Amino acid sequence: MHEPVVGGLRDRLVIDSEVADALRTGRPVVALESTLISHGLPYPRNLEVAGAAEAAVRESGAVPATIAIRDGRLLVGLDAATLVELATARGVRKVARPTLAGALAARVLGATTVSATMLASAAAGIRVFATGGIGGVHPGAFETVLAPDGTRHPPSLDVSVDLEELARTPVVVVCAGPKAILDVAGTLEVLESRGVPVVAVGTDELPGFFSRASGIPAPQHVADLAAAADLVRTHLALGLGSGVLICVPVPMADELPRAEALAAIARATADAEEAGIHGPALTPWVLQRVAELTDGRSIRANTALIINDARVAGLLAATV
Ligand code: PSU
Ligand code: MN
Repeated sequence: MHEPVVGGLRDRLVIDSEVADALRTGRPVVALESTLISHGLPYPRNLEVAGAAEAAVRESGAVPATIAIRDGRLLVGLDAATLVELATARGVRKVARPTLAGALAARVLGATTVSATMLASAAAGIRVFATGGIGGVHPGAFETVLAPDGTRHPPSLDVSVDLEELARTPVVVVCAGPKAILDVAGTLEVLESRGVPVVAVGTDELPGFFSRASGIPAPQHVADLAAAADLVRTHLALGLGSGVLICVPVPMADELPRAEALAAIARATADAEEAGIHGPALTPWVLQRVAELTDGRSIRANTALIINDARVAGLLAATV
């Protein structure tokens, strides 16, 4: 028999005083992840987005808590200097559920992905978390891919641990849809199998991350944020244990036309395969390649959708 874990993750948290105060007094708090700062966007855009996402949460009447790792602790709410470090330092570690203990034990500076941010949020008592797009099923995860040179690549089985976390941690994640570089239909199937509600707000189509459309119907949809809040409250009250994925489309003015996004993603995915990029490096590599191929227009969309998600999450947090 194992001893019960006393404190567990909670013993590793360092909660910023404003965030702690808000949690104590029942004010809304929104968690924000840090991998999109260190690995998802180039400097200085990443730093601008980090600040703008926090500001958007505040404008919605909630307190932002950006999450990262340092000195063996999970920081919940970051100061300006740490945000700058995450945005500029080389070799910031990308930390997810499987690499959490390693990063804490090695006392490195780490950026949290969706899975690690959900874990920290749940431990801190934060119910709502905003990100850009979740990880999911990568193309070729389940099927053999035939490369142009005739090489047969067996199924990679590369499925983001974000999906596992959504299945087992009761935190509401607001995003602009699964990242479009993924097998989106496959991602939805895994989320359904693992019992995760996926809910589009204000549209019956699943938002397509860089673009508003994905061509895939949303598994569930609600008319507005009030209805989304109702669904989320009900889900959390049932105690099913899983999270909820709330999907809101990128603002129209900043979206990447779907055809342009699809072409760039197809090319970037093929380039990644050719360059032999696999594992945790794959998502950042493909996002950066898509940015090059679209002359930075994907970054404009990515920026806008992150800030919009933060704004929506702030509104949702007030009623969840
Ligand atoms: N959303 C973005 N950009 C990103 C990410 C999300 O707009 O870079 C990050 C998130 O931290 C997510 C991670 O958890 O990408 C997924 O990585 P992987 O596919 O290796 O699980
Ligand atoms: Mn992966």
